[in-house]
Amino acid sequence: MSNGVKRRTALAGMAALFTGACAKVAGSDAGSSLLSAAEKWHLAAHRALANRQALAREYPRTALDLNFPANGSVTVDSDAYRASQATGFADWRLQVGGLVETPLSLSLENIRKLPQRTQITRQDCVEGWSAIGEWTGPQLSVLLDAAGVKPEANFIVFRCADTLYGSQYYESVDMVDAYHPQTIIAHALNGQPLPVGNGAPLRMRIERQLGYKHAKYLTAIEAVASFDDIDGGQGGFWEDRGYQWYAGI
Ligand SMILES: Nc1nc2c(c(=O)[nH]1)N[C@H]1C(S)=C(S)[C@@H](COP(=O)(O)O)O[C@H]1N2
Ligand SMILES: [Mo]
Repeated sequence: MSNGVKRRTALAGMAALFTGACAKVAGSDAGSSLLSAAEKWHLAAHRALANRQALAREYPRTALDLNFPANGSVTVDSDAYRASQATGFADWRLQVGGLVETPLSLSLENIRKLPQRTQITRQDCVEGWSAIGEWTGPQLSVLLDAAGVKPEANFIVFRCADTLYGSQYYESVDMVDAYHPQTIIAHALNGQPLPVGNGAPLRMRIERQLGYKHAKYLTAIEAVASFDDIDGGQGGFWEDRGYQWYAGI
């Protein structure tokens, strides 16, 4: 499916989100403006979307935290994971499925051969710390375009190998963040293969949102229409426990 269709879907979502605010803006200058309320509404929706597409700040290498902290799950407590780790994750597969034309199953080698993006960004955790790291990997948009996301998909869900307090960790984003240029599937931190503590062998980087959105130990990417029927229905492990689904920074 085309990016144009995805952007229209995203715009429709933004429009729904901003109806209240826009109605107010339009109402406040009623009669005094050359723009119709509908035109203002579109302009406001466009501005909100453009704001969501803005890049997160990127830092120079001198700003790197060479001992990047590990938080939440710091490994996956399973024999399968330990066996995979022992082979350098040679058998790890990332599945791309759900509402796509062509499901994919990718090895680390497949992922390393795609066009890569490297970015130095700051991760902010709700627990009150932040750290700057250099992340490398392909953009999620490349995988989504390769799989062909169907028009009825509204969200991308990230499945993880680890369990925390007895539940599988998972996360999700809308199409604006899924197609954001800094949304990458990282296999390297500070120029080295991703350490186990930071989500080896693959983890998401969702740079415009808080740390808990950046799913570690990534096993699958799923295009879905809604997450009502996934676990607690709130779109993520921490969201099911009361955190905001949209954790924009
Ligand atoms: N699979 C998985 N992903 C996760 C977590 C987790 O526990 N499991 N913790 C989240 C939280 S709260 C933060 S702040 C970051 C921590 O990433 P780091 O360990 O690389 O610092 O990962 C996020 N992604
Ligand atoms: Mo966090």
